[in-house]
Amino acid sequence: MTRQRPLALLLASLLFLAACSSGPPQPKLPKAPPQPEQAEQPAAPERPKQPKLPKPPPRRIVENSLGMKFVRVPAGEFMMGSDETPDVLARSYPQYESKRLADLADEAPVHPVRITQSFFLGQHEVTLGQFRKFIAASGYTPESIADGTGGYGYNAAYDPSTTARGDAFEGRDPKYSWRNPGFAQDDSHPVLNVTWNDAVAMSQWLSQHEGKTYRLPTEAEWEYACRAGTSTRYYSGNDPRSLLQIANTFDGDAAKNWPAWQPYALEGHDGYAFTAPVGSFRPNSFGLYDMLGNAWEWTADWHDENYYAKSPLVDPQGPADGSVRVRRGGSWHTWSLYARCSYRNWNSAQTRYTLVGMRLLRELSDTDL
Ligand SMILES: [Ca+2]
Ligand SMILES: [Ca+2]
Repeated sequence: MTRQRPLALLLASLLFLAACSSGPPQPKLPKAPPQPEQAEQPAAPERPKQPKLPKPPPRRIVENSLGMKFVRVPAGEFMMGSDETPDVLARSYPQYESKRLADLADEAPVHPVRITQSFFLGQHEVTLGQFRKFIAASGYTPESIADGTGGYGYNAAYDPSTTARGDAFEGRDPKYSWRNPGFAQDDSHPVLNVTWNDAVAMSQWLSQHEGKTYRLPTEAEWEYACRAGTSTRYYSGNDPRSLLQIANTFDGDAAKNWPAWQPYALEGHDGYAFTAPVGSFRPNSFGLYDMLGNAWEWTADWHDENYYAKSPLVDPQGPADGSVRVRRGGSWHTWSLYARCSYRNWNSAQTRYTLVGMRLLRELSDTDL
């Protein structure tokens, strides 16, 4: 018995010590608050969507470094030429000799033409002021001065009946040039006495100077732009007298200076016996002025009287070669029969004349699209 008690005591002591060594019960740590469920990374606030702006419409009119304005002409299709018979024409142009009416065969056949590229065309003929700026900036010498033979000019004392051809003007003479056609012009009038070569030189200089492509319009581009959706003789209709509203041609005032040609003059007055400031008349529906009248306009093409019968229907470029260049639209001295949209006339590339000027085309560049 005695030996058992100390053992029991020992066990009790050990249990006590063990109990004491464990220290006071640790306070229970509060449970960590439940972690909120990992929220998904909030998406970046959505930017308000930019409203889709419609693409700005292409610029309709551009102005170049010489202050020349160009109108955008859309691509499209038209019927080129005229096949009016001499009999039909005689009803509207009774004063013309039958040979004149029969002598228009190079306007036929009428044929469809597609112009596939939109282009900028001069809103106006190149003016005297613009040509003057070109000469000053480029140092170019126009042919009428470079070759020393001058241009043609009006001289009230000159009588057409004194020449074999009955030339309407005195020429050539060094006293006449782009600076002087023999009558008064200010800088807003169309430049005259410029050759086809002069027009090409101006186009090339502008192209180099501005990094754009300037050139003369093809004959097809010119007629397409002139008609501007119309199929009548003039963009004002079929009546020659409608020209008085849209063009400076050979009217009653001009006829006073050429009395022998009075029968061919338009009845009435357009207000100008010589050239008019460009843009003096109503434009066509493309917004182009003086496509008819004021100054003839050189085109890029060679002339071939049979070309229309074999012309490509898409972007025709004119004959591959030839001897004369086509000019279009008539002038301040042109009779109404020859101021029709389809009428074709021509001269050598060196011709300078009191009636002939130019209108330039600028091709669309990447920045215009
Ligand atoms: Ca006139
Ligand atoms: Ca013209």
